Amino acid sequence: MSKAQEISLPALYAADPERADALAWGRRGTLRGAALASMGAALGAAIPFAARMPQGLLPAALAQESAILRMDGKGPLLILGERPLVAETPETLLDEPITSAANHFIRNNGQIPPVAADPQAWRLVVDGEVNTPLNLAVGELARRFEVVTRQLQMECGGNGRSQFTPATRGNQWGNGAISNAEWTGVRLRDVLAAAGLKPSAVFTAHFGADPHLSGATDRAAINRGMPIAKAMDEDTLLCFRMNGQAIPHIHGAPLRLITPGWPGSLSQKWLNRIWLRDKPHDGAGMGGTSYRLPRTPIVPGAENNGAGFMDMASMPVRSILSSHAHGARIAAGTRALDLRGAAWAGDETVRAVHVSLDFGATWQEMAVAAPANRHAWQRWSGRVALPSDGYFEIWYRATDSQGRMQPHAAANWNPQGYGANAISRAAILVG
Ligand SMILES: Nc1nc2c(c(=O)[nH]1)N[C@H]1C(S)=C(S)[C@@H](COP(=O)(O)O)O[C@H]1N2
Ligand SMILES: [Mo]
Repeated sequence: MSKAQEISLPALYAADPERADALAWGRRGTLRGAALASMGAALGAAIPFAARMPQGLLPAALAQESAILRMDGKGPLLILGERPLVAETPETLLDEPITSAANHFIRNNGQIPPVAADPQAWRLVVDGEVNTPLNLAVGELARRFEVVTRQLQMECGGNGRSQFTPATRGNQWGNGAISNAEWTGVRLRDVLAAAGLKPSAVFTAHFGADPHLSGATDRAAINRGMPIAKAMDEDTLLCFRMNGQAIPHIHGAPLRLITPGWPGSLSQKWLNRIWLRDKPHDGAGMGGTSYRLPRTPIVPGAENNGAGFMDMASMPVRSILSSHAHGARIAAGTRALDLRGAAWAGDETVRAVHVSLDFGATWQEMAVAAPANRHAWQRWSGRVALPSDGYFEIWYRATDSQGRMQPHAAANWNPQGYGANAISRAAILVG
């Protein structure tokens, strides 16, 4: 490890404002290069709450550039990677209480498998530590087990990764690797009960039909697993419908697991096998630094092989603002904003959402609706007053049912950048 030189944040702002802002606020959405140089001109507006701006804080950017996805059946998502295909949903497209298939983010680790000729005949094998291994067609699943429909949040373990400094490897997600679709399927626990779990069954392992990115046939794109207790949760579903329709191919048809509230990587797409194991699973995406967090904080940027880390389980509390885009321009003279968004907290619920327009000096509580069902996200809304025209930042922050708030900066840095859930800032220009 190199010996870092210590410098105060105000001193760094004076010397290298871009880096200082990245350190304080994360890299995404801040002004850069020429944009930074011409910030005053670009804003062209007074900052009414300037007196409350933390010393040295740079305004959040008013615009972002990203390649826009163009794909049949999909909305204008932001492309984060083409091979494998990964695309994020802008927060304003998450204004729908139930996430449409079009606006559902995409996260592939491998290639996209061929479309199944007969979806009803797609087979699922359940084997390993069970009394009666099963080999069931999708059509049989629906006939043999109770079919349930639930709104379930599904969030990538790396959501928010772009907030980490120093940057970590992996897709640089903003807040948009989240969805709250209505899923229909059967409970995994009912299927496991039919197979008969042996007392030795302590972990699952999930397999899908997608080839490894390299095309190698002896390697899995991803195959993760979870402790039995989460597999037995009544909301962990084997799904064959999304929002009342067949699941779109890109989202895992004909059969996918939905493991709400835990890293999205446990929601295996194109699911064809669940293997019950007598020890924690060790497949692709398990162990080391994969979907694992330090038990005690490590030095940001330090090399670490993940020994002693623990698997991510329930995702941390986070909120989105869906009524106003970061960078929105609003008519001169507007004196109030009706804000809306969503918030969620893994297996927990959200107790409160607060908004600040004056750089965190004061916070106003928003109304937070109850979830449609357990593991659904919660919508929030509220009106805030604007004292004048000018440049404002809407800071939004949720608190979970245990009283844990989104932190001011991404905490618990880890090599692959999981669990960053810092408060977000949306810049708006009035007038
Ligand atoms: N078979 C398979 N399942 C998978 C993946 C994958 O690459 N292959 N990606 C996982 C990850 S990391 C996430 S976040 C979610 C994303 O689901 P989506 O593409 O429907 O948004 O699927 C999970 N299930
Ligand atoms: Mo993910």
